Amino acid sequence: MESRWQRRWEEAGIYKTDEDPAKPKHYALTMLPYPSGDLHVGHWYAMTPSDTRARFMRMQGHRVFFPIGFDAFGLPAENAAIKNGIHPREWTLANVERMRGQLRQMGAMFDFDAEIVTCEPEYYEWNQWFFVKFFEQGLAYRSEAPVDFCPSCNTTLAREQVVGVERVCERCGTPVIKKNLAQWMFRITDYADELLDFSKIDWPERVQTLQRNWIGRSEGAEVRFDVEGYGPVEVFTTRPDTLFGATFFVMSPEHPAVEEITTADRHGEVHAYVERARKMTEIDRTDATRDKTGVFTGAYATNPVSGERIPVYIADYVLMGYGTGAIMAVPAHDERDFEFARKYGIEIRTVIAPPEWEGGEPSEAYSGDGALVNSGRFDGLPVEEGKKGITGWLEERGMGEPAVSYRLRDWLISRQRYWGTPIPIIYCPECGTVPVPEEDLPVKLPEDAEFTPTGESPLKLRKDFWRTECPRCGGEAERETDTMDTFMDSSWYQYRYLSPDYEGGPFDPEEGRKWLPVDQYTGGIEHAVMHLLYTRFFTKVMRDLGLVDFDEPMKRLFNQGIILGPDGNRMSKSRGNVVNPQEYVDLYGSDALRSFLMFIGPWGEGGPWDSQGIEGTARFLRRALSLGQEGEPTGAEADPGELERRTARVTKKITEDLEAFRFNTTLAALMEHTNYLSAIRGRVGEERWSGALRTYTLLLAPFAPHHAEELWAMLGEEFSVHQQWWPGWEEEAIAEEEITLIVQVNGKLRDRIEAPADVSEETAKELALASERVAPHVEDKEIKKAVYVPGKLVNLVVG
Ligand code: ANZ
Ligand code: ZN
Repeated sequence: MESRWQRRWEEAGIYKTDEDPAKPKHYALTMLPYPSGDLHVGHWYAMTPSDTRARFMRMQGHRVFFPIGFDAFGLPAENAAIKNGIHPREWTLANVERMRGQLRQMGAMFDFDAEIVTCEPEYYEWNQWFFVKFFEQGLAYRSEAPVDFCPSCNTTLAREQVVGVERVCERCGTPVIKKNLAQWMFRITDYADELLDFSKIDWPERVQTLQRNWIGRSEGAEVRFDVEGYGPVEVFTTRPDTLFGATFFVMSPEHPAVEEITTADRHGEVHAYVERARKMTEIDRTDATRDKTGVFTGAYATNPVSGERIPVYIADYVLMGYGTGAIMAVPAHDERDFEFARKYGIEIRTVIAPPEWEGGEPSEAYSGDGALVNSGRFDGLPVEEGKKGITGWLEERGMGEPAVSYRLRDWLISRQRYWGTPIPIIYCPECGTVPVPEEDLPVKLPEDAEFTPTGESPLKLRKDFWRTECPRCGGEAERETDTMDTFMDSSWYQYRYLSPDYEGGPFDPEEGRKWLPVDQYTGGIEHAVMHLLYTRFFTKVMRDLGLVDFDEPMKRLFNQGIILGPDGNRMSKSRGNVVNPQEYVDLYGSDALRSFLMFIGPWGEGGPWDSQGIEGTARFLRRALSLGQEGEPTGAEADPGELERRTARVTKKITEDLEAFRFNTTLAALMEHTNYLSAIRGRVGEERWSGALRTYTLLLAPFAPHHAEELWAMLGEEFSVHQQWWPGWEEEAIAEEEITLIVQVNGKLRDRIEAPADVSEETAKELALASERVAPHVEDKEIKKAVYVPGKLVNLVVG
């Protein structure tokens, strides 16, 4: 039945995108899937509720654009090539083909005409075009940066391929190390402040918090300390008010000044410590529970406010990648500095007075508010004033200024892998770094290459690839052999969907005006600080390039939860709890799987897989279909007189719940309504019955599109149910019928109260007792009896 309708839909083209300009637009987007082989339950869980929502919007009168494609570059294809000797392209395209078929089986309203496959030159040409634009704007630059490297696979890894707190290679479990390589970076940090502004988007609070923390904006000051025999070294501090308490100075072991300032007698020890620190992961280095270690360099710095001479240490808890890579250490007010000072016998001087402070060495670091002490002319100022005062004082003397620091780093996009977009840069001995001219794009990825990882880009082995002419001087030159991070592909794919064959730019601006920006995005929260941050960055750059006239790529975002294995754990091959959706599609059909996944619990929370649950959902769908055939009522108690009111009520509930992504409660209401209809069938007139069934079928359509279509045909309605308007309801029809109850106390009339027509005896008595007019007559008295005459009166007998 399902495949029959799928064929019919395709023949009739009912899911081709509606272009009617009279309708309001709705761009619904589900995250670009990676073609790993087969669709898994996670894909179904992400996509089918999104499809239901998109169908709902369409039935409500929007023209809806709901595209799908494949995120086709990346490491797994290359690893499969290494392991099985299949070309990454072959492997990828075979998977794409298989998944296309499975996506069609899903019965979703995807517009397959808009499909993109990111490993095709028609797509990645525009990655290269963007790269060149970024380069021209100074937003792409090359720098030597440490990257994660797997010493066993002999290759760098993408960040998501470094797993766990132990930071091991996802493929072989070897701990990754850092390696210094010249890498291309995108200047996302230029947009840090703007990325902190969420006022123009309706995104989950959780994603905002994750992005805010990832960007990690800190306000403070940069302060210059003079290091004897070297010159000024800058620190970043969030607490300039504590400057008088800086009793030592710490540099990161990687700090470029370390070599020069270290005195001859300290050289051996310092060198050994630097070597040890280099091998440690950032996670370990920032682990607050680890014992603080460090080494004295033999050098001294001058505290700019007190003129005091303080020792310079190196310690691994100071990172090169944050602030300036050097700190002023204030042990009385910073926990890490406190531990360090205790261990190495350095003075701990209180400069912010804790409550009831009596002087003397503190027993722990105090980070709260208070007045400045031991701080010369600044004594007595509260913390905030102290920050301003000391920063101002430094500024006047050219020894510091207010500063902001971010945890966010520039986005490293070079990869030493084959299966990705070649970076369109040429190195010329005469002209230097030259971008490939637009008319020479795309720089095509050569078809055959050696994939076995050597730690260097496989394209380095292809002389015919990298040997080229300089586009400026025509002299002999070399191409960049690294490829791009695949997050590049997904940063702007929503634009390419609009016109996948367009040759005049990344997307056709006319289509852009019709559809942009994305109205509703759905996908997993695991992308919060990568994809979802990158695509916001990209859109802002596109705005600055004049390509779009808005600031945010997706107005609204909803994060679905994770569907767990039957045992309540995350599905994984090693646990053996992976659910294969195909098995259930074959057994129960797509509609049952879709509906079950939506019924399982709130979509934002996910939940464990339950095979019995899907059996129940399948039964519900069978019952739904049977409503279109002759049959006997089920025998369950039900009032046929309620038909119109119940229909209106369920319509309202489903409408409101779908608006808010509450699929589970929607389905529960639909199931209850199905049971009611089954119980009253044959007990109401033909006209009332078919009207109610018509509405019912429309409500079912976004959830179980095949069953709804089948039922629609059974009702003799015209194809297709998916091109109908969503049903409405009348508020009056929903209003409960009410009756007036008389309330007596000892037989005397005391009040008249309103109650639902079907009020129970118990509720009627409670309502009577709750009446304000009745209260004075029953206060402090014992209620001996309460008599209820159904639909008429309550008589309270008190003594
Ligand atoms: C003196 C001070 C006194 C500090 C005090 C804190 C408390 P957030 O808030 O996370 O931005 N710091 C600066 N650069 C660092 C680096 N590269 N590695 C490790 N620590 C670094 O942290 C800013 C604070 O972290 C800075 O303010 C500095 O210590 C430290 F009572 O300076 B503070
Ligand atoms: Zn590895």
